Amino acid sequence: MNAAKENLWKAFRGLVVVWIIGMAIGETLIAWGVDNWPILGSIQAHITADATTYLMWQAVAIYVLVGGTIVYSAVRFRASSMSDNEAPVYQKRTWAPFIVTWLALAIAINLANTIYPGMVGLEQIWGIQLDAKNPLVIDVTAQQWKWTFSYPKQGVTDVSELVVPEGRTIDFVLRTKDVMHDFWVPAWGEKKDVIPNEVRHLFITPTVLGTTATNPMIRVQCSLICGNGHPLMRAPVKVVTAANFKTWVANNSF
Ligand SMILES: [Cu+2]
Repeated sequence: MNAAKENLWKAFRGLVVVWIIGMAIGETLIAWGVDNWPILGSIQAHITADATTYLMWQAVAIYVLVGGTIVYSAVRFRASSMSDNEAPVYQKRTWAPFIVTWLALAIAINLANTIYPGMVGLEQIWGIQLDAKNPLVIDVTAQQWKWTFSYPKQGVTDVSELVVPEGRTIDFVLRTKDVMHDFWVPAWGEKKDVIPNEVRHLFITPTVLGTTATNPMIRVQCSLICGNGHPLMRAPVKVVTAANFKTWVANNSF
């Protein structure tokens, strides 16, 4: 092995060490973040959180590799570390196998991500929607700057608080009276734009009991800039047991 090649291997080994240390720090932070996830309040939230976690884990590995290579190279190959005769050896080298490997890896990772978590996650989310035999239909009306809810089958009309039973898939039917809005309950993971002259559906299966008063993540929040009142375009939410939902319907229907 000639000196230049040996130097390159040395540098490569150093880079691997930098990568492993960076990964250890980065992935520990990710694990800590995942442990402290605010709330996963629906089946859909678990699916999207799994996808986010997987992609964060992967992003850290790639970020540390790219960032680590830049920092490591700047230090390891700084001008003062080599003689004038030595430097061109590195600068002239076009390492074809490295470029081919990196390109192939980038394509493979992107294709793999399209399949998982992309297509697998969508299949799970759409599966819940298709399997829902008897979803609870709730009409959601957005306008600047408030939300109103109606339960057509239960005879509950135009309430300003969203009350839903735990464990049942809900078909939110989204409409807007004016501009674009976005229906989002942070605890439930998924959200959907509400578009003028369109009727859109968002299927959610809440799994965690709670109210906006006890956990602000359980609230309806517009998440698409819609004017002055946008940040305050919220509505309180109550996730209750099936029995309590029945009682609420009885007290609020006409
Ligand atoms: Cu808004």
